Amino acid sequence: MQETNQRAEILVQKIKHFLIANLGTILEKASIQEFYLAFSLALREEIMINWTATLDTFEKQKARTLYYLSMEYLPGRLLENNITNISATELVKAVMVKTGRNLQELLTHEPDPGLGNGGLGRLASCFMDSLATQHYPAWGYGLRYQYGIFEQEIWNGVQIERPDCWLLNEHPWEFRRDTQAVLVNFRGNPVAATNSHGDEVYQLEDYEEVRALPYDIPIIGYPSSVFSVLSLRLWSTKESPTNFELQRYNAGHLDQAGENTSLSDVLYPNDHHETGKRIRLKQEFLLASASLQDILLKHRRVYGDLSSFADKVRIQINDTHPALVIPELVRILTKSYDISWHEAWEITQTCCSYTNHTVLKEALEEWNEHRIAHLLPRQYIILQKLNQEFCAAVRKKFPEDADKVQRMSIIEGGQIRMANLSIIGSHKVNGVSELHSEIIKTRLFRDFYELYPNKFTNVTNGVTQRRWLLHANPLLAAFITKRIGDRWITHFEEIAKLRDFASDPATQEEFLAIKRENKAALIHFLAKENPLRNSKGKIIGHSLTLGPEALFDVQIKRLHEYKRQLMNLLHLIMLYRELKKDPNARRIKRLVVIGGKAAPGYENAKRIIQLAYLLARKIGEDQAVKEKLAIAYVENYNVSKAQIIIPAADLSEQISTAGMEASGTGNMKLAMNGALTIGTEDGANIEMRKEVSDAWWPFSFGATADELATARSSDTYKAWDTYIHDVQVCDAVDALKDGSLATNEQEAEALRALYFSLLQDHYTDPADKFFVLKDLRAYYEMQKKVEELFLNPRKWAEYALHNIAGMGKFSSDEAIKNYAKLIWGLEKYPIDTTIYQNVQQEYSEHDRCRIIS
Ligand code: 26W
Repeated sequence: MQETNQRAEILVQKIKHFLIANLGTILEKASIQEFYLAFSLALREEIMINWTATLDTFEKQKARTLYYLSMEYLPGRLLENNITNISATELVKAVMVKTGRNLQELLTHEPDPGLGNGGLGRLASCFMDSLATQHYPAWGYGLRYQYGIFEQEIWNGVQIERPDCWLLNEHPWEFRRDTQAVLVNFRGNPVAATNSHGDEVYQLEDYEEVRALPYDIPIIGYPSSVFSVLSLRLWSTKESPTNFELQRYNAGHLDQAGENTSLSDVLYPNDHHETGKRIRLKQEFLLASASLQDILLKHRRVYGDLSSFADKVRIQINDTHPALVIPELVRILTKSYDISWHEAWEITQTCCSYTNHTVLKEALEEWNEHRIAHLLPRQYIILQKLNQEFCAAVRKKFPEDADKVQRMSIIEGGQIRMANLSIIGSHKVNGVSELHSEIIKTRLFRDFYELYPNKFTNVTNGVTQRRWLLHANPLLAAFITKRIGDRWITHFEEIAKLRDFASDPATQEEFLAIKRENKAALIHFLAKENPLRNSKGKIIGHSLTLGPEALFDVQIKRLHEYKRQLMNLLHLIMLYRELKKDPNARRIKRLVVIGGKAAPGYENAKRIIQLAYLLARKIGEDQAVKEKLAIAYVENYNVSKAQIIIPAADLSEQISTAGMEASGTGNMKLAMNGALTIGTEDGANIEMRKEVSDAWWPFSFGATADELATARSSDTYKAWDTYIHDVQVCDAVDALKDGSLATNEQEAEALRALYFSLLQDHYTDPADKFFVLKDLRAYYEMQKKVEELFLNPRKWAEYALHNIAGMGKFSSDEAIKNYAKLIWGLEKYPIDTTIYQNVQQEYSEHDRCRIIS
């Protein structure tokens, strides 16, 4: 205690120092932003030695290094996580007392960086945490979007998008690296030449040059010994005057003049939908080219030449978005390093690997051939050559199958298929759950699997227990540590030991008490901070909620038809109608919490949000029913809100159409926090069930992926028949058009569109493409079983404890270990002691060199 007190005193001194030295103010007068800055600067100093020593260790020890390329990251707030990860929670509390400041206010002052859409981006951030914690040599690369994912407001049920200006205030956790900027070229005329091997290479003339400036964010590993710090390097085009084309501006072309300055301005808010826009293509190439140049520079600094490049460099392509790294690497090797085409191609395939995150056709990226030819002429020539060679090889191997080449080629029908390119240019391709990896092999990329059976592998996703349990749910974390010790923080397989306590009544009671407390916090949040707005956006109140005794039923994820938020809502209509007839029809109360953003152009997803709102309103107006059932739509769902909602959840809704959710990661976070899953046999749900065991996984329902594949191919599922033969289902669906929910024509129209999506064949799609009505009855019955079990809290707690205990496999630490072993061949490199001491020594010199004594 004494020690904490002393260290806190030193930290306070440092904060005061930064307030004066960097901000020109004193503690007493400092605004929250000033205090936040000074505090972060002080804390940041604590990690700089480790950061410097980590990077130096990787270089000096010539470690094979992973470069993780991702267009998206969702790190969540940094300060709070950094405090947790350097185990400084108690220290910081003491500092707050000494400075008279409020910790919660300090932590929530920081914006939540929304540099991603959903699952893929958050996974990348969990992976960075696990790479750092486990001392793997790695860099993350991405884009520093000025505006992240839009801020969502719900105006009388309608989603409104607002810009997310997360960089409005100075951001103390990023380091601008002016000396490491690189140049990226677009357009121009390629002039042919040959390298010494006789391969054609191209010199670009009259091109457009864009300067990419890196900003580094430290990713702090949790200390198992000395903690490592990795870098997340984000590229920006904002700050470079050369990117602004003054001549075009002067000629009156304002939009063209600023295009390259604003390349990194905005994240594309699409998830599971390919956009095909020019700026997006420029963004993707910006990431690929700038990162690759950086990788090459780093490699040459350490090794002098590229002879060990294929041995030392691993590049992970996070979905196809950074896949242009493939032709770009071939190009640079043949042109700038005079490596033969053949060898360049081998090096590229050895270094690169690709993770697929979705099987939805509309999310598989394709770029128009002309667009690429115009914007990236040299890379286009390489793509053509790669395609010709590949097609020739396929033709030779399968001379009988004429269609095969067409299915597999990189370029077809004027489109460049990024998934095909990624598979061909990688040495490994992985899916993100067992089921998903199977589907990739047997359906989506079947031809490729036949050609390269050894390329395909699985790495099931995971999430970091440090942010999602230790930090988000400190009560439950302490509860666990009290029973099994704290090794689970870095060795999550030890969570299995919790099983021994699952049937212990005192443990069950304590678990329930913690859940209640977390629910109280969520209720507080919903009732005080989750606004209800009228059609002009004016706040007219806050969410209605129920008490902590209610079942907290949670579905939080991006809005998408395949995730079937609509099925959840149809069940709620059924429930509402039952309760309306008889308010005592059910014996438990239920608070349904739904959160998620819809892609701005995804009309049906927006309609589903509106339905949730209209139903919530209807229930809220019903005096009798609202005591039993409430729906809260959480506005602007993001990582920070997830941290409040997840610890309070009893029931986790993972109800996607089987075969369509590649993995899911929210499912893991919720189960880790003691929610029971009501779910389909999809994605990682299947493996979670296996780990928890059938006995403790009571709410699995619905058609399987195979059954649905058969129903599709045989065209046997008729939504209308299901609708017409089930009175209750029919009644619920009719609520979409009988005027009971809508109060004006716009609302009526939105609901009608949903009604038709369920029942009417469209010329491209069959009715109810996502099998909502097919699974609704089974879902409804399963929800009854949920209520039955919930009536017995201690039994429920026993199930919950078994679920937590079964989550060992779903730590991102485990996922990263599997990538390291199966895909990257990566070793751990903890900070070298001598290097650490040297850096420490150099750092402490400054204490002796004050100018004015
Ligand atoms: C080009 C537009 C676009 C943008 C993002 C298409 C596709 C995406 C992502 C691949 C979509 C995504 O986030 N997929 C999710 O990835 C998670 C992490 O692996 C999985 O857990 C989810 O199941 C999957 O939907």
